[in-house]
Amino acid sequence: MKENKKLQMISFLLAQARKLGADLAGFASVEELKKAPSFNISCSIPESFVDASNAVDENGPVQVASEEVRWPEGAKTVMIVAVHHPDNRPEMDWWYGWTDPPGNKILAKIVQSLCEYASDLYGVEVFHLPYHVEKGGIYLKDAAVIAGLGCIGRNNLLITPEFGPRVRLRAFTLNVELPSTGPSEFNPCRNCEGQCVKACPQNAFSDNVSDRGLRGEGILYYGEKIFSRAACYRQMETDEAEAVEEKIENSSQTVKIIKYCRRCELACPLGKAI
Ligand code: B12
Repeated sequence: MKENKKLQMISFLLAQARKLGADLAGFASVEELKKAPSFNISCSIPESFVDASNAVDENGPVQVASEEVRWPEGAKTVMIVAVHHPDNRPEMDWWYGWTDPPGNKILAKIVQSLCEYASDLYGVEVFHLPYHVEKGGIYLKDAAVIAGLGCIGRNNLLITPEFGPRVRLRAFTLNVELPSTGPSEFNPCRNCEGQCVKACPQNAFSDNVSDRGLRGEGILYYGEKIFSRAACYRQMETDEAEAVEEKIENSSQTVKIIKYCRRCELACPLGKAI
């Protein structure tokens, strides 16, 4: 594809993403992504830990075998979109039985339309990436950082200047080399007292996890940050156990609604509603 056409496509897809309801969007080069932390560290996560027996998606339980990314053939660039999940719309994040959250459905629709535009108008080969890595997805936070949407905060989440961590992500690949739209210099956690760290009911970000024995539990060290996946999974299991049958809006049916913990996200002062 000629350079001019590439530039035209970049601006068209970014504008279209906004029109379709995305709040942020950008591009990340696959070559750069292959060097990003998640794409390298994930292979060394203890096997026992990868086997998340509670993993589910819209079709039911997911068989988790490996977290190594399998790139679609010919993929050169990732387009990533983010949708704001405000504090006052918690249901965007809820799992209704096996049905994936409404927020994810919005994202999937946006990405599907963008895939069709890229393919129909520009003749580009695209691949709509699923949510789970073990189902052919990629590590979305790293992609968002390289695309310039924000940085990884102390809560191990993508922090954006506009919404803090209150965003959800989805992406697709293109078989055309496009320049990454980031990363940025944004680093809001530097002077923050770390409400997110204190908010975690399982101490997932605690310094006390330096106990070597816990490494086998999937504790990730990156830079000065610490995140215990095991601790976070424990909370998710608690959330699943505590889910109760509730009536669905505009229907007489009831379903078990899982409301996964977001304390580290909602404690962040960035993007918090006044
Ligand atoms: C598996 C998974 C989980 C698992 C394991 C989490 C984990 N972090 O390991 C569980 C179920 C515990 C979980 C929990 C949560 N998750 Co989750 N999860 C995922 C999933 C599917 C893959 C994440 C993963 O395995 N990463 C790989 C591991 C190895 O790395 P990591 O812990 O993420 O840390 C890496 C990055 O921080 C990166 N990094 C660190 N510093 C830097 C600096 C630079 C420059 C770069 C490039 C990268 C980078 O390197 C680290 C590894 O070394 C993604 C969707 C996706 N396909 O990406 C959603 C995702 C990450 N989860 C998300 C959310 C919101 C949550 C929860 C708040 C629960 C909820 N209510 O949804 C909690 C928060 C946990 C936390 N604070 O990290 C969002 C994050 C949105 C955001 N603003 O960042 C995602 C992107 C899904 C989405 N719908 O958009 N999750």
